[in-house]
Amino acid sequence: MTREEACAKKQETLSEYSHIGKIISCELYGNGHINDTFLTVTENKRYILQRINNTVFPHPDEIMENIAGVTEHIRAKAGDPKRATLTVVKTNNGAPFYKDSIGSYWRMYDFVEGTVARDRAEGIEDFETCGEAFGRFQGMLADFDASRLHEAIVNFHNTPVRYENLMRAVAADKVGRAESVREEISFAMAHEEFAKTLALAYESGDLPLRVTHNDTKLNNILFDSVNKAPVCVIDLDTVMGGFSVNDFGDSIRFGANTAAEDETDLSLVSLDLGLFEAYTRGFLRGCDGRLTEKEIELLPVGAMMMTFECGMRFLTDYLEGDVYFRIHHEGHNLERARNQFALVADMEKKLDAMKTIVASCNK
Ligand code: ADP
Ligand code: GN1
Ligand code: MG
Repeated sequence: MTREEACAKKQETLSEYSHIGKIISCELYGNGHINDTFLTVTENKRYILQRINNTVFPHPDEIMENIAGVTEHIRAKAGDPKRATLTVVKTNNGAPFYKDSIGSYWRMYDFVEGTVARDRAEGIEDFETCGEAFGRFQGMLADFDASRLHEAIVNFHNTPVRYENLMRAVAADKVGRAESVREEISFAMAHEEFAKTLALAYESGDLPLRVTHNDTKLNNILFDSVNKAPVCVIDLDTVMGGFSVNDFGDSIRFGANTAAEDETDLSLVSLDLGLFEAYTRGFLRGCDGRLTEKEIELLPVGAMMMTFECGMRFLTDYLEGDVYFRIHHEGHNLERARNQFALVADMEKKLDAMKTIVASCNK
């Protein structure tokens, strides 16, 4: 089923939310790669309607249980309960999601008013506040019982498993693309040992498992549209046990790249050390002393790991025929993979500089 076919049940779904009033418009919205997101406007209020991607999330009901637990926990601590976290809008029957007649799961949130999502930071200070926001987010969940959370996607940030998946996709070569990406496959293979670094640190007890966000892209923060401060961390589908250094790393991957994630001119792709430093400062402040020295030491590895892993995931999806990430044109996933691998190569050159920065921010 194509996405368009799956979204055909939007009207049917809206009728299950008729208590919100007459719908004026309901149009595709935002830059997410996973769910189908619709800005839904009534005479009085705005809402976000989402079709949960059930190729990616095999148990949407479990995801909604996770989100209920996490948002309640955050709301209880928050100053502004309406804007500090997502608010699920129930169906006419009081359910947290609707399963439509062709099996897709839909959910609705209040639109967090007076906020905007952005794909790029507006400078160093702005990016520092993002680090603080994601650091604080982790802090708010530090006392959340991780055993209450379902594993949203098994092995989500298990980089060695992502490596194996890539090798399997190469061997299967389902859509006959492997020959054309030999260079990218070789790049991945040259990093097989690196891929194990954090898994080994976990096994040896150097890296604790925490409740983490696991998808810390800049556009998963909503910012106040007037004063630009982070208001709310969204996209809570992947909140589960994970490594703090991966939450740090995924933000660096996306936000400290001098180019967009899918820029095809690879000469524009590099790690901005100024942005790296700002984010590190903010993140450490947001974590407020919770990170161990070993975690802090591994922050640069987290940045490289998330970039490498994301590159492998894009490449795997390209080899499997673009079944996971939303693409906007043919070859989009390959462009993204090349971009991420170019960033890994630049990070490798800057690893010592990153370590020096982390050490100086940790004083
Ligand atoms: P995806 O998993 O596809 O990335 P997200 O949950 O991140 O889906 O939503 C996509 C985009 O929709 C976000 O980047 C943001 O712009 C917007 N968005 C999502 N939820 C809300 C909300 N409650 N209020 C305002 N904007 C939202
Ligand atoms: C996806 O959902 P979104 O667009 O915020 C993906 C992340 C990737 C990211 C790459 C559930 O994030 O893991 O890092 O794309 N989310 C999921 O841009 O797979
Ligand atoms: Mg998102």
